[in-house]
Amino acid sequence: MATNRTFTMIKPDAVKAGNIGNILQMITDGGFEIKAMKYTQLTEEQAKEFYAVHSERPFYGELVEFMTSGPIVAAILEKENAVADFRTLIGATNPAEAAEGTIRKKYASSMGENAVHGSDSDENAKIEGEFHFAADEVVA
Ligand code: RTP
Ligand code: MG
Repeated sequence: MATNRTFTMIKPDAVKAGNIGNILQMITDGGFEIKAMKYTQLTEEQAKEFYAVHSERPFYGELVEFMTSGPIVAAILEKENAVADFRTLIGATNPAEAAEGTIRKKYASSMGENAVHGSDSDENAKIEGEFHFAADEVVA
């Protein structure tokens, strides 16, 4: 069943570049309501667990190193059709292939350092949201 929620992170590259405000503006302009949000830095253990599905991929080490390299903003977002619509808003993984007007087209610099994360399924949105937020940190 669609939960109408997705999970996002503004990644360390976008935080360092001073784009938290710009990206949150695009998210709210896109019709997403913020249900939970925090500014935090992932430990190596947390990043490894969050990206465990990619543990066999050649870029895993680089990805964990990048995701722990500085603070991030983690958030749970709500909108009808949230998972798919959010992936449309962020654009392709590789910013060179991202559509005009997408967050990654505007703010990502490379395939690895691509500004934002968006869940890829309702199931993962729930798992990822619960990974970062306790139930009482999510507004009703
Ligand atoms: P995300 O999970 O961050 O929303 O990105 P995605 O679904 O578009 O891409 P995914 O395949 O899940 O990959 C997760 C993240 O790993 C990094 N990556 N680097 N160097 C590379 O070839 C490579 N491929 C993927 C990116 O940071 C990507 O967002
Ligand atoms: Mg992904």
